[in-house]
Amino acid sequence: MRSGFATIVGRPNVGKSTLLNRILGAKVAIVSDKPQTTRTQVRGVLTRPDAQVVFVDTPGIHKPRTLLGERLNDAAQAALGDVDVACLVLDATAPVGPGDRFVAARLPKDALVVVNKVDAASREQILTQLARAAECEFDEYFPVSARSGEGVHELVEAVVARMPEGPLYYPDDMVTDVPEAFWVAELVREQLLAVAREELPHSIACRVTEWEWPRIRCEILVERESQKGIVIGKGGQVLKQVGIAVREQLPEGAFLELFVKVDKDWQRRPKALDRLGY
Ligand SMILES: Nc1nc2c(ncn2[C@@H]2O[C@H](COP(=O)(O)OP(=O)(O)OP(=O)(O)O)[C@@H](O)[C@H]2O)c(=O)[nH]1
Ligand SMILES: [Mg+2]
Repeated sequence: MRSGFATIVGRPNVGKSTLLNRILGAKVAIVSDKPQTTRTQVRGVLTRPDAQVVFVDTPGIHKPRTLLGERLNDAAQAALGDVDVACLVLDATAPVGPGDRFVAARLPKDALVVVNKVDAASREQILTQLARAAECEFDEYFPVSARSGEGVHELVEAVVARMPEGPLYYPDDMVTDVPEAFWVAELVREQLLAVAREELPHSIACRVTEWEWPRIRCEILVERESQKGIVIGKGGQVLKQVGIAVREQLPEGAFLELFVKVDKDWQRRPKALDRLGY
C-alpha cells in the first residue's frame, strides 16, 4: 500500500479545484471563473486497492490586498510543508507570468508541473507553456484538461508512483473532510460567485448559522450596504435562484433559508475572518 499527501498549488483561476474534482470524480471544491474562489485548504481523498492519496487543494497564491488575501496565501503556503508531492498548476491559455514564477520559486525541485486547460489552448500555446515551465527545471510535466479529463489519468499515476509505502490516513469510503455545514455555505457562495461582478466576489462570505435538519440557515455576508441589494436582486430574484440551485445539490427535503447581512469590511478584520474559518 502506498499513501501520502499531494498538494495542488498555483496562481488563482488556473483550475486547481476543477482538477481536484476531476481526480476524485466527485465535487468536493467549489469552482468559479472569478479569482480567489478557494479560501481554505480542501482535502480530497483518492482511495484505490493499491494506494491512498490525499490531494490538498489550496487558495490561489496572489499579491494580497487585504488580510483575507494574506490568509489565503498563508493557507496555500502551509499546505506545502511536509508533503510527498507538490503539483504546480499552470493555465495553458494564459502566458506563464510573474505570478506563476512566484509560486514556482516556493516549490521543491521534484514538483510535478500540470499545464491545465489544454482543451481550450492551441498546440502552439501548449508547447510554449511546456517550454516556459521547463525553464523552472522541475521533474515532470503533464498537459491536462481538468474539464474533459484528458491527461488526468497519467498525472494521477505519476503522483501515486511517488507515494511512499504507508497506512490509510482516512477511512476508504471518505472522499473529503470538509464539514457538511461548511460545504453548504460553499455551495451558496459558488452560486453567488457565478452572478457577482467586479469587487463583489471578494466581498461575499457565507456561513451556516443553524442546522436543524431539514432546516438550514445560511448567512450571506457582504461588506457594504450597496452590495446587499445586488445579492438579493430585484424582488429577491437572485437569492431565490441561488436557493434553487443549491437545493438541487443537497439531499432531498433540505429547507434552506438565506439571509443577507452587512458585516463592514470583514475581509480586513481578523476576528471576522476567524469566525468564518479563513
Ligand atoms: N477550458 C477549461 N477551463 C477550465 C479547466 N479547468 C478549469 N477551468 C475553468 O477555469 C476557471 C477557474 O477554475 P477553478 O477550478 O475555480 O480554478 P482555481 O485554480 O481553483 O481558482 P482559485 O480557487 O481562485 O485559486 C473556471 O471557470 C473553470 O471552469 C479546463 O481544463 N479547461
Ligand atoms: Mg480553487
